[in-house]
Amino acid sequence: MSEIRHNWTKEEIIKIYNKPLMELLYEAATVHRLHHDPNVVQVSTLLSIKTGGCSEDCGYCPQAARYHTNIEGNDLMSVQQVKAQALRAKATGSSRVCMGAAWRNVKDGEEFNEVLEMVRTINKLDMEVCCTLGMITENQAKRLAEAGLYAYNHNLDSSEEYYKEVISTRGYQDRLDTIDNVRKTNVTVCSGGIIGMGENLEDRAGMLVALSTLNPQPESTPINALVAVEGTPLEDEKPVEIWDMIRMVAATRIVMPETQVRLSAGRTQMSKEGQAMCFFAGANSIFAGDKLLTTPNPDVNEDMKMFELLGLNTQKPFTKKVQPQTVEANDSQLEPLGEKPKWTRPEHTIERNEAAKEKAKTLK
Ligand code: SAM
Ligand code: DTB
Ligand code: SF4
Repeated sequence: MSEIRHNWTKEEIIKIYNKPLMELLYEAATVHRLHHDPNVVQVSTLLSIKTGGCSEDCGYCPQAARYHTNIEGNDLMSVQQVKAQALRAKATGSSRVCMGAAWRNVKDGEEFNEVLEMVRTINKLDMEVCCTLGMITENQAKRLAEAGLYAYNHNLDSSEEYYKEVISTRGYQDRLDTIDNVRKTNVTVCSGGIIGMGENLEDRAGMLVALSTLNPQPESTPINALVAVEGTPLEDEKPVEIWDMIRMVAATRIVMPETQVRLSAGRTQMSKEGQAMCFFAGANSIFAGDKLLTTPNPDVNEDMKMFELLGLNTQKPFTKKVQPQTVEANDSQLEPLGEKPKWTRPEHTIERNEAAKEKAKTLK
């Protein structure tokens, strides 16, 4: 086994990223084989349980209320709807359901209670349950854990420096604090980011420093290629080159040998050959389902054909960690604390975010 290091530097990671491709692939594939079965890929199905109308200004996100994008917003789904979708996902080979909500942070109350019930329901279907609900407190993380949550997704998205160029309504430290809150429970951490937002290589390496120096490192790391959605501040960003995706996946695999590296948004732009190279470079998970949260994703049957072609098998649920136990709402030991956490609002000005907001006003 190669050792897990928590002291990677930006310079080292840039050097890795820039290696001749054949050497980079060989090194990443070697690390991959030492820590994982290279023929197994974990499949997560995304489910947007609450869509659009979000208060934040994330420059990449079609769900931010302040921009004018063409998405259909939805209030919180019912537990029954979620159960039906989870059963469909299970039938198509998915081991995990990842529920996303367009929230800045979780608020105690009826809606959070519903989400806890969704977690209980999916865990009882013997599938791994992941949530991505924005910032959460320690008590909220503990309540999710008690309901049977397996993973919490909360991305750092970029380097601390570039984060300020993309989002002004919360700070990087808020993200790190949420990850810390999750770490106070048995819930695993899923944290990664996006490439193709106009960041440079230093930022990509900076994000990998921030992720790999977490101790423990995240159990899973999504690498998203920006889906440039019309109306968002980043609508004009050029599509990520497959070579960048491969290099980013390989660098992630080398600095975080144990993490499940997830090939995330942007797969509709990638050929099967391109994706195969990403799997060779150490990706061992995908988001499946005909939609990500609001944007298209490859058809699940096409994904399964690709797996067959490549001789890849899907990972069974709870292969890496035992299934958490679900405590029923009535037996819960934990109370909502009704806290008012001091998540920050730096509110510095990001010109392109302001421009997209102004443009939206003229269109709405
Ligand atoms: N609201 C919660 C939050 O921001 O943490 C959870 C949902 S949010 C949509 C989850 C993640 O989706 C973001 O952190 C970002 O990495 C990713 N994402 C959002 N829009 C994207 C886009 N257009 N392209 C690629 N990834 C995107
Ligand atoms: C992650 O890193 N990527 C997923 C999931 N975590 C929640 C979301 C991708 C969203 C892409 C844009 C959309 O479909 O709205
Ligand atoms: Fe809201 Fe999350 Fe989208 Fe940001 S990324 S606008 S917090 S849904």
